[in-house]
Amino acid sequence: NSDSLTRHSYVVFVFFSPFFFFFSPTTVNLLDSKASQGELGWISYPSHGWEEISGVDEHYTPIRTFQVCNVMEYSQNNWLRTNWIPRQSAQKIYVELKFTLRDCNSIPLVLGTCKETFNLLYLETDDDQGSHFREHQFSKIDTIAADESFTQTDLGDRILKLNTEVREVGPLTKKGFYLAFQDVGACVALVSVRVYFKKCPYTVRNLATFPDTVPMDSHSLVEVKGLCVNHSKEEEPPRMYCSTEGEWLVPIGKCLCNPGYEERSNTCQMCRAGFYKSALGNLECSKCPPHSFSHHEGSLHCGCEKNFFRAEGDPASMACTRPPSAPRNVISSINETSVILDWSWPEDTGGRRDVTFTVLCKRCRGVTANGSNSGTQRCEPCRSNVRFLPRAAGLHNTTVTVGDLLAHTNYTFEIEALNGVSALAPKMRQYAAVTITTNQAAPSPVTVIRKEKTSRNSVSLSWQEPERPNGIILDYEIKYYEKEEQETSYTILRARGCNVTLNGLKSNTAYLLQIRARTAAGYGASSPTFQFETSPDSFSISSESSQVVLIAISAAVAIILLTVLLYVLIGRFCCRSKSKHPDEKRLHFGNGHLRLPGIRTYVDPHTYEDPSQAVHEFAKELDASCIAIDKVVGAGEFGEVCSGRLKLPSKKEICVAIKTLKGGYTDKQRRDFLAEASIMGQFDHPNIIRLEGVVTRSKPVMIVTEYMENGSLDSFLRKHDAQFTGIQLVGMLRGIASGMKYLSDMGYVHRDLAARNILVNSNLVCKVSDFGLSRVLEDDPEAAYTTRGGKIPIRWTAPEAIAYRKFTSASDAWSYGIVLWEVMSYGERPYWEMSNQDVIKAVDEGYRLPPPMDCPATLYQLMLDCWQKERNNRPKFEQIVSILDKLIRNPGSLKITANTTSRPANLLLDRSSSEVPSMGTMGDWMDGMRTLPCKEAFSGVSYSSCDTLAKTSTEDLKKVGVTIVGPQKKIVSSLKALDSHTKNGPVPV
Ligand code: ACK
Repeated sequence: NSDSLTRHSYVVFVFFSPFFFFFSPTTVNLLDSKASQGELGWISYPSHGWEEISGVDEHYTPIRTFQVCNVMEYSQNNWLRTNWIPRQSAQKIYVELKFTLRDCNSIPLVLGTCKETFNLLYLETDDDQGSHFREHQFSKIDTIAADESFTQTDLGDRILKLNTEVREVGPLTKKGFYLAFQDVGACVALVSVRVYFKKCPYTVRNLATFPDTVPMDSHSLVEVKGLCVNHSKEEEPPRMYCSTEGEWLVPIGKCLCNPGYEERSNTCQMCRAGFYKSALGNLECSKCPPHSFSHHEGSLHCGCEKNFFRAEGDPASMACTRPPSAPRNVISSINETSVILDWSWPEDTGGRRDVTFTVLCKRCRGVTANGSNSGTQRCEPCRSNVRFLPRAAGLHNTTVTVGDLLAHTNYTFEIEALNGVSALAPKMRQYAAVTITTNQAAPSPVTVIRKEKTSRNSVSLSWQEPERPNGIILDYEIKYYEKEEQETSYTILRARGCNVTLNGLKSNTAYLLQIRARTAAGYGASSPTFQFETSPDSFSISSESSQVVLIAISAAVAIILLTVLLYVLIGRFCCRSKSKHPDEKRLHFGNGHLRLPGIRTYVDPHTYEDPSQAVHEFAKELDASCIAIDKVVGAGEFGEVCSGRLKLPSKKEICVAIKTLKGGYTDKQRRDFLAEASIMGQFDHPNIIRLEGVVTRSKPVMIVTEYMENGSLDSFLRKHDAQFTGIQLVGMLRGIASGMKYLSDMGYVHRDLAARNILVNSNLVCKVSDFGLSRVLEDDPEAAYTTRGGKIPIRWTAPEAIAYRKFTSASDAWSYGIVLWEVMSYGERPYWEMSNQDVIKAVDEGYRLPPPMDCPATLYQLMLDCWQKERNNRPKFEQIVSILDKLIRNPGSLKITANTTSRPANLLLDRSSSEVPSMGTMGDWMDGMRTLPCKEAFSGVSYSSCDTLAKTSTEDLKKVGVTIVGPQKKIVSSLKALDSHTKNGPVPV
């Protein structure tokens, strides 16, 4: 028996060794029989029952086992009790038993009652009770049966199978416990007994540490709070639940690494040098952005390299930046006492986008207009009332208009580009400077008028000098009329001082009055209308005497009328030979349009019997020795046009243009040639070409004018196609309009206003030129003979002037509209190559030129207004100037363009129909063309579809006979528009 049992033990250890050392990492052993190599010292009762036996495992490590096999005897009750096992923190324990058990059938000659189970029991106590042992104190945990048992092989060998059974016990409450194994007659070998409990182990989750945690015995979870690892902060309190099985469940909340630290293997580690982390979070440290560095570990941000900066509010991830370089290509365009400054963006914005511009205005003495220093330069800040539009600082666009400067004054403007770090590097700031000299300007209006004394027939008035005289005030023009007469008849008076007495007024009558000041630059704007009333009559006429009085009055009126008539005739005569500006000369106008000589109005040199007298009255005779001719720049009707220099005694040498009269001229030609000087000499305005003088006493006869570096406007624009900003173009147009306003105020009708007759100087200032005598237009190659015999530049001329030679400032306004079109199309020929006859016909039928490419809608509207058939509806030049001034003040309005591609393909727009019909079909479109040369060109050609037509090129158009460039361009662009119309849906009209 004992042999068989010994063998039995041996087989057990060899067979089960692979599972022997398996431990779950989340379990804590309270007892492990295999861990003890010496005697376990468990109590066995009765002593012949359970037997402690030594053995070895597969590593030959000695272990202790217990066996009992009293199957040959009856009534077995053998107890084996462990030592006292302290509970520690366990609430629930697990008992793992490994044992072998023989089945009773395999035992021959069984005499007793063979059993195949044994009982597992436990007893809780707070202390070790030593060998004291009472069976009945134990509680049964379970009856343990074998899953396997000895089995017999075919060869008769028995193979022993190891059983493993685990039982849970709990909740335990006392400090310790005993286990007991009760055998009632089985053959059992208890190979090992392990008692353990489960726990959730220490762990780090979401950068929080969670301690070892013993689960509850019940089914509830244990909530455990985590602690943030070093160099981290709680974002949301970290928590986890420990399950009864010792597993961590449901991690909630987390910790984040502090700035300067990043997460590396469940810890927060310092950023390496060259890296930074500025915020709390579990992002990795970032590399230092451009132009910055970090020499130390754990950097929160990177420092900027030398000469690079970080503005307040710049994120740490942004590169370090520096102030921008200076703005470039500053262009100034001066207009009387205002200047438009335009510049380009700096080459280097310093790496930032928040670039703005600031313009500093300085008034400098000792600086010439071209910026060169003539002696010492003294600068002072400009007066506070200088106006900047939109403002002087914080400009986002590269243009500013500076107004209300003093006339004839040198100014220096320093334009600085600033960005967010400019304030941090004052020494690195750079600016571009431009020096200008303002032109002369008309005075500002008189604003304060006072009535000093009133009587029945007179009133005494005084007023204050205009706020900005812009020069010496030569005199004031006082215009007044009866309120009831509504300006149909008015009187004009001139005064040197700031007061006047108006005599000869009607008693008890309301009058309206306006005053305007005049300087060498011309008239300023009129004052607001001032109303005054004369006193009533102090007596009334009796009915009896009324007839006598009436007769007397009639006689007096007749006498006055006769006197006035005489006066007018004498006045006309005097004017031809006397000074133009007699002081306080009174003039009466039958209606608003009639002008009489005597005040500063234009005097037609024709009215002089001796034209050379007119020349010498209005033009200075120059000594030919003062003039040096450099080169020929063009050809005029009477001879060459040269550039040269004029050096007058005690004056600076200046550049001039010299028009010469070629030899072999007739007397009439000489007269006509010099007439231009007689006209030009009467004008003094920054936008009218200035006459320097004439040479008539030696040959060749010459007219000397200021030199305009950029020549005539039409060729200048063609040379610089699409190179100017909208504001620059409007600045030029404003200059032309201002010159024309001056001419119309003077009562001069130009009759040949066209871009070719505008000259441009180096500052882009445009000046009206070409003042041929009585506008015969002999010298204009554009002029054509009309059916009435006159020679007229058809394309530029208003219909009424073509039809019946009605030349007025309103017809000049029409021409101005054409100049506007020429400017906006960079010198395109109006109506392209259409014949004069076709132009007359088309305009008469109501067609008008289409908007040039990219033309602002407001400017196209102005053109259309200038081309009103009814001449009284056309804008006056004063209105044109003010419209353009508004545009300059509000450049944003130039952005809305009158789109050409959205318009129909007709060359000329029909103004009578305000809505342009949409082009639904090919036929509609062809009808829409209605253009004289093109209409013919297309009839006779058949296009199968819009597609074919859209692919039409200029070449194709040439083939069908459209050879002129303008219509070709228009037609091709319209075809493209039509193409997109058919492909993408309707083109907005
Ligand atoms: O376009 P342009 O160069 O400018 O060619 C014509 C030519 O003479 C015949 O008129 C030029 N021209 C006329 N007057 C002047 C002037 N005052 N300054 C410069 N060029 C002038 C004009």
